[in-house]
Amino acid sequence: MADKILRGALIGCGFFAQNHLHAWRDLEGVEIVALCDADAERLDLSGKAFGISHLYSDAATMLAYERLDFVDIATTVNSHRVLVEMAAQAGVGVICQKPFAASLAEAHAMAACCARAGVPLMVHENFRWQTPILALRSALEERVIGQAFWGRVSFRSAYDVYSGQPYLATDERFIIQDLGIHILDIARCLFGDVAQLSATTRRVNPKIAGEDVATILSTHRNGITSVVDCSYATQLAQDPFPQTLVEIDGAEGTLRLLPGYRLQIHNQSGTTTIDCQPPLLPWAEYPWHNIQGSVFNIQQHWVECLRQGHEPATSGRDNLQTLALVEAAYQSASRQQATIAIAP
Ligand code: NAD
Ligand code: 89V
Repeated sequence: MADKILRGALIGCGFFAQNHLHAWRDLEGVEIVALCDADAERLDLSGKAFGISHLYSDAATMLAYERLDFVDIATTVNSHRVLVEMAAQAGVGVICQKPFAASLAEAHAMAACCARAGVPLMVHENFRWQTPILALRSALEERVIGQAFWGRVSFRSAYDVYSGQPYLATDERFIIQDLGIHILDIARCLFGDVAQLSATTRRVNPKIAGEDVATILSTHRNGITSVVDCSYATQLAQDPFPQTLVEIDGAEGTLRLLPGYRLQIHNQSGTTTIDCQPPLLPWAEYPWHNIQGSVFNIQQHWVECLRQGHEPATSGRDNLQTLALVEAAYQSASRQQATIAIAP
């Protein structure tokens, strides 16, 4: 794998897959040689837009005919298990969009199937690859605020996500499973794995099926306390979508990721503000450019991992811990905010 051009195929040519395809096209040393979608119109549109002529309506046929190093699964959650296991059995590496699985038990089975087949598996959990989150991670690693003891990771907006992703309005589980999963993953990546949590949820928008507000209080294994709060019912004077805002208190100072991608560092040396504006890739558009940049970053990471035989940061194994938090948050919310222990 060291030098050759990696051959990938993308399954699911919908709303978000367009970002994957743009990023793959920009990356060196990798080519998407085939596309698959059950919807003929979407398949055809993506094939034309990205100049890919090997088009399939079904993944089994594609895996039988194409010589691939990996598949990139960008379908919605209910199809993930079949597709992940099919790819593993065909002996090709797997990238799978979040949420990896509809339940933790299913996720364990899928990760085990890839491990048995000896194929690398990465969950496309891109939020921790956003430019401002990478800057926060560096600041923590450099210990500019000493030992962190408390954090808040917050995503509050009233942006209309339903028009781009209509299933979000009808799914029984909404904000924790779709968005909270990203914010919990950021909390894990900043503060480490979680020992226990409790959560509340509510639905403010009467036109949707699931919850659109969630607040999750966690104790991390290293003793850090964090609050993850998400809302799609918060009408602000300036909607920050899709920015994640972060507050971290440390023994020697504070970090604040503020609206406008500004990272404020306050410590004994004074107060400085760093501009963490993500790059605007040629195909990106406001306000999505931060997420689009993170798609490029995670896919670049996959290429590096595949070439060097390293486990991706958001491997299937790693993502089981994030999914455990999602399940625990729903469990806690359904049991009057009971504290739920997370298995190591
Ligand atoms: P979508 O419905 O727009 O697209 C999914 C596509 O997959 C459709 O075109 C559908 O025909 C196709 N498909 C479904 N099952 C298939 C199968 N078995 N074989 C072939 N094609 C199949 O969905 P979307 O909004 O693009 O979301 C896709 C996934 O991406 C979801 O899991 C969502 O949570 C995730 N997502 C992630 C981010 C992020 O920042 N990481 C952002 C948006 C969406
Ligand atoms: O990740 C997602 O599926 C998206 C968004 C980034 C908007 O939350 O719903």
